[in-house]
Formats: sequence, structure tokens, C-alpha cells
Amino acid sequence: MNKTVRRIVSNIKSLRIQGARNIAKAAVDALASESSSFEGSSRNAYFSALLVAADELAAARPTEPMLRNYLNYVLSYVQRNHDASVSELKRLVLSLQKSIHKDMEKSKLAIVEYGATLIKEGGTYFTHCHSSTVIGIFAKAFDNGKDFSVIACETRPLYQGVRTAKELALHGIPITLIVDSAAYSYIRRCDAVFVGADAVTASGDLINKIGTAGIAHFARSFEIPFYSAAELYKFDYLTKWGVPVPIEQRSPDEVLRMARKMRNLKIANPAFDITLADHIAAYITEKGIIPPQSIMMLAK
Ligand code: RUB
Repeated sequence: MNKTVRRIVSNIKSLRIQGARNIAKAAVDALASESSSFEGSSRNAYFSALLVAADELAAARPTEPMLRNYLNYVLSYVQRNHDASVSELKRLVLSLQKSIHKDMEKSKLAIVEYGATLIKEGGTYFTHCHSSTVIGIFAKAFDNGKDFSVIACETRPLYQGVRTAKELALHGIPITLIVDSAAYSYIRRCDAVFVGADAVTASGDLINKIGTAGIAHFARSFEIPFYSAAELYKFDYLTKWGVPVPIEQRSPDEVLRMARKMRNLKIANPAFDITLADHIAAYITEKGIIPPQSIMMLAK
């Protein structure tokens, strides 16, 4: 694996690159760089180098189908071109990289447009963690002249919600940052919840940052709609056959430094949880705002 792939894998693991779409984008760039830096003319050796890089990238965040789906998309194109030389394949990978970037941008723009229609004048909206897509929705609604405010959870243990709050504040959107345990008290004052998505299953369940499922329960108890902004590329195909989405367990050090030095203390640090489809009013996708039950039909 070349230096760029190793750097991107390490940045993804450490969350310097975070959020499903940023991770997928960076992984496609890494794979393209592995392709370009390959030396030699053996197709088999070239394909093996891509496979090794793709495996490492996919393993960096196991709960990210968008990452896996885009890597598989590139690999399947390469595999299908039996007669192409290595230099032709390298050109193909570069053009796939470009078209993936364009497609991702197009999908995000569509989601942002659809999502912004759900923001009402004078409303208050709740969010959790850091979703570039949800931030895009708020920014679009604000740029369209809507006056509204946002409440964001700080999102322990790594405080991605603080990043959200800072970005929204910089955009000029009225934003209040709260600790995660204040979610219940604040959701009741909100008009809707907007979160991103790491994975969507065949039954329409959502896998997103730990804490999301509880927020969805609170929203339901106050009859507040809960939306998830999710590209269809976040659909995990394996769930069609009943394979569960793996939930990433992260280092205890993220929760409590020195934890390893204490005896008899066990720390669990799951990065994600599962929000059941019946708690979700709709997914905001590039194909429109759809009920969770329709996700499998649309994600081809
Ligand atoms: C980020 C997170 C985001 C989704 C969607 O978790 O849960 O809500 O990834 O993000 P982490 P986006 O910080 O652990 O990666 O809308 O940008 O794809």
C-alpha cells in the first residue's frame, strides 16, 4: 500500500476524517492513488494491490456501507474490463474517481434541496453528531431566507456535535449546544429532528452515531418527526440476507484516559446504535423524501 493510502486509513481510524460521506470520498481518493502509483504491467498484481488497499480502507470503519459500496463499485469496473491493460485500467480508475465525486455532489445537492423544504419559518430543530448532509440542509434553508434555530448535542465521547455547532454558528444560524444528557429536556421544544446516516438496512432501520436511537424514542414520545438524511449508497446490501451491520467498538481511551491503568473497570464504547424504522418519519434521499419501508426498493 502506498503512503497516501496508509495516511488516509490512519486519518479515517482516528476520525480526523469522519462522517460517512467524507470517509467514502477519501477512500475513493486513496484507491485511485494506489492505482496511479502501481508500477508494472501485470493485471493480476495490479488488481491484488487494489484489493489489499480496499480491504484496509473498508476495515478502517466497519459500520460504513457507503465506503464499501463505492470501493466495490470501482473494483467491479476494473474486474469487468478483462482485456484492458494496466495503463488503461489506471485511466479508468481516475475517471471513475471523478464521476463518483460528481455523483456524490449531485446527490448531496438533491438531499439538501429536499431537506430544506422541511424547515419551517420560526422552527427549532434538533440534531446529533456531525453530518455534513444535515449541515447542508440547515445551510440551504438559512440561505433561502428561513428564520429558525438549531439545538445540537455535543456527542460524547469525541464531541463531533461541537464541530456541528461551530459550523452552523459560522454560517450565522442560531445554534444552542447542549450536553447529550439534556436531549430529553430540549427535544420537547423542537419541531423536528434531523440526523445523518451511516448505514440503512433492508428493513429501513438506521445506524447512526450512538445516542441517535434514544433521541428517536424521545422524538416519538413527543410526536415530533424524526428525519435521517441518507444517500442511497448508505444502504447495506448484506442486510437483505439478514447479515447484521457490524457496530464498531472504539477504544476505551476515548471515554476515559488512563482507563486501561485502572483495575476492575471495563469501558464499552460503541460508536453507533440502531434506530428502528418505526421511529423514523422519513429518509431524505437524493430520490426524494421516502418512508423507511421504501428504502430497499429504491436502493438498487
Ligand atoms: C458521524 C455520523 C454522521 C454520519 C452521516 O459519525 O454519525 O451522522 O456519518 O454523516 P463519526 P454525513 O463521527 O463517528 O464518523 O451526512 O456527513 O455522511
